[in-house]
Amino acid sequence: MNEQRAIARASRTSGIRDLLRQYECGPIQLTGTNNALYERHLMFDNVVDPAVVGPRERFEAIARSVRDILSQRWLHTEQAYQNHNPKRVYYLSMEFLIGRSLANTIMNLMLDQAVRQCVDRNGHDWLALLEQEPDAGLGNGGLGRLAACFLDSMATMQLPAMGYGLRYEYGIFRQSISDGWQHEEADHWLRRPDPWEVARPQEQVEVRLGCSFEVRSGSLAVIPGEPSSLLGIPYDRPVVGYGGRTVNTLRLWAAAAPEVFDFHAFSAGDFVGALAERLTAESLTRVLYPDDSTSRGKGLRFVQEYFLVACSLADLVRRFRRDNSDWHALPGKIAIQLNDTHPSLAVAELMRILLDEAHLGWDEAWDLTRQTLAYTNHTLLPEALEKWPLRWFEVLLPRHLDIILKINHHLLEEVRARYPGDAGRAERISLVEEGGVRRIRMANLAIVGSHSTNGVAAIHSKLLRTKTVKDLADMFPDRFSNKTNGVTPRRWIRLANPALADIITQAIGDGWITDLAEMEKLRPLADDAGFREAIRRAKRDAKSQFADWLKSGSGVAVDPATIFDSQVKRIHEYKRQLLNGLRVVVLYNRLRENPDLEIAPRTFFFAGKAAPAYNLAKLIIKFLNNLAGTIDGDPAVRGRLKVVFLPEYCVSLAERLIPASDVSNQISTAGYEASGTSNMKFMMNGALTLGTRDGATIEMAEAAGEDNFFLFGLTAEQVIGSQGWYDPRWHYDNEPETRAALDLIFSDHFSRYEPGLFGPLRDVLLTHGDHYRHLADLTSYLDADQRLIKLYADQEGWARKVILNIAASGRFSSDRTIAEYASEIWDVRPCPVP
Ligand code: 26Q
Repeated sequence: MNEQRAIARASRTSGIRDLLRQYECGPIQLTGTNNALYERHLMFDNVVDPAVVGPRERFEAIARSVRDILSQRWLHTEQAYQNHNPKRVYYLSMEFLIGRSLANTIMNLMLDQAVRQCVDRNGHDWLALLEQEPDAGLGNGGLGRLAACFLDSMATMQLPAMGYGLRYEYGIFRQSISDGWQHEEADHWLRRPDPWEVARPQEQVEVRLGCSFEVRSGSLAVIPGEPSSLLGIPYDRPVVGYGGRTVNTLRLWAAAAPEVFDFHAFSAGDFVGALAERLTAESLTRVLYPDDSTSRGKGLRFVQEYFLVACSLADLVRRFRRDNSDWHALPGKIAIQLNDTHPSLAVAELMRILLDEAHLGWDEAWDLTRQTLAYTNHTLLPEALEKWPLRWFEVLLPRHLDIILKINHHLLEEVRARYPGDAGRAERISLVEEGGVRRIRMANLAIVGSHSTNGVAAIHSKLLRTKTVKDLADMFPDRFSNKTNGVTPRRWIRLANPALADIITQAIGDGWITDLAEMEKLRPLADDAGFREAIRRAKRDAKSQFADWLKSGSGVAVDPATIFDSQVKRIHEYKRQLLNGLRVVVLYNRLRENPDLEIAPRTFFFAGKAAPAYNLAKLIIKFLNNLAGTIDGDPAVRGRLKVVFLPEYCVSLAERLIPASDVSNQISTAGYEASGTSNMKFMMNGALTLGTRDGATIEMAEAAGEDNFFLFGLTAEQVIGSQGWYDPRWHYDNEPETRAALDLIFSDHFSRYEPGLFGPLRDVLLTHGDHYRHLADLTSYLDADQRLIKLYADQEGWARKVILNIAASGRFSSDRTIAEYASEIWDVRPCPVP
């Protein structure tokens, strides 16, 4: 009774009555009384006097209080799934690029008002407190962030879903820039206790391997023929859906050595050796591999991939067996989505379980495996398609190799029956790539061993079908489909850009938060001068906020009155940060030549990491930094052009920069960017796009109308068609601005004290054929840029297009994407938690 009164009292002050009832955990008071959750955590977790604690302890205590509030819902969610036994989705991914969780979780629980009030009342600095949480950087970029957006959507849509990944102790490396060069530092994000994770050692699983490992002079050596096993310890993280009804789980596996102590080694006096074995096992999940678009020579990565698959399948099969007695129910109860080929060993592992543990016949096992698995492709770059040496399977996974070779035998029989005499086709379709080193083609395995293969944007799915894996698509046309990516509007609008979110809500209500198609209702408001002014004000404020943050954190001053023009993503030749750099050099040359030229003042932001072994990408970073330095030091352009390379691009930086950007650069060579997802985040946050006809940018322009987009450059067909005759030299010889820009770079204007530094860029652009068509697209990029600048001068016209873009962004919510996966691939339905 007392409790009920307390809830009623809390709800009167905070207006969150219904929600508090849901939590069913008594009076919610984060702070303010002696035994409030927050003080209890400070006192009993950290044993510190609340009067003298620092911000880190405060963050931990608040996060743990929030976790207390969601715990009961978390348990109820799993109970509802057990009671209803619905078909479940398992999303297997080597990456989940989560970022920070505190503010997002509070928002999804709809506790933001209440918590803010409490924190303010206590005089704490809320933003400083949020900064205490490290980004969970368990991913490289788009693929990992997509997985995180999907988890948010699945929980919000009340789908019975779970993510499976690895608990890397070190996430994506931290980038610092010194003297313009990228340096990498270890990201020890788990140095301090993570308040979100719950270790569940009682649910550990055992993973058997065909060989053993030892540490020899600091590196990992394989001992063939000596089977061993590892333990997978699950660490669960809550995934709160918007509204706080469903709380799903992201289960991350950490590797450990089995508890059996090596008495032999111990009695032989090798106590240290026996413990070293434990260290060896634990090192498996120590670090996330940076993506350098080639899998060659990464034995540890191969073991990581198997470890993820073995742990996750053992776990989900155990859950399935608990609730179902008949193996044939498997595809009716479970859908497993493979995020790229990284977990595609699941094909062989599920077959092994069904053959060796369930004792089913081959045909039955094969049918169940295929009906359960589905595969998403994220790249067309041939060098990025995973192929693992057959020898590694022999040593580590001999049973899986048997199974894969038998699958291949059946596959090739079918190919020969359908295409008699076509040896070339059989060779291309085969799961085994012959040659000096025989390799297993993981994409072929994933396509053959699943019922669904999808690309992540219309153009990507089409190129996948018609070029990259054409023979397989000819053979199994019904398995292929498109699922254009999306991003969660909760994190990427409501959390990252609250001012814009409020303006939208005032105009059309808050339905857009869970149904982004409602953004359409903004369309007529493009003609409303008051609304245009509100949108402009939100952008101005976001720019000022960003400028203040940048100045206070790094001392770099940018002028919010300039156009903020951004390109933020991994550094890769195909993404063409170099093309953007060339654009800046041309604009710089125009001002040098004609100092009185009237131009709209601009600030160009770059951010992104280069894979540590990708030397050319690192040189591009150095080039952009030198460009920034030279332009800064040139009085002729001061106040009109500025280039800023922001170090350590991560989810949190994206959340700050994207709302503050006027212009989004999406300028990959057409046909190379599978989809892109930052393109969508910029669009919903009111930036206009300068882009090529690539990935999902094509669909975004279609949705907004090409008039409201700044498209330029060769189409994918033209890029393909120009193979054989494209000559970058032609552009150098015939385009004065192109030539002047390149001459300036290669005259060491940007490398005065490092002569010849950018020679490799010359080689790439002029000597080695400019594979990514930088020079072919430079002039049309500049034309599009000019059109955009002209529009910017007309602030009303600009705001109109911004509104039409936001209004058309509804299709790019990850809720829409997940709805398509759910109905067209998984056949799963919501399972509401009472
Ligand atoms: C593979 C083997 C060994 C080590 C690392 C890797 C590896 C790791 C990460 C290979 C690739 C990745 C990541 C790829 C990625 O992020 N792709 C992007 O996926 C997005 C989501 O679909 C798309 O929007 C982007 O277009 C695509 O580039």
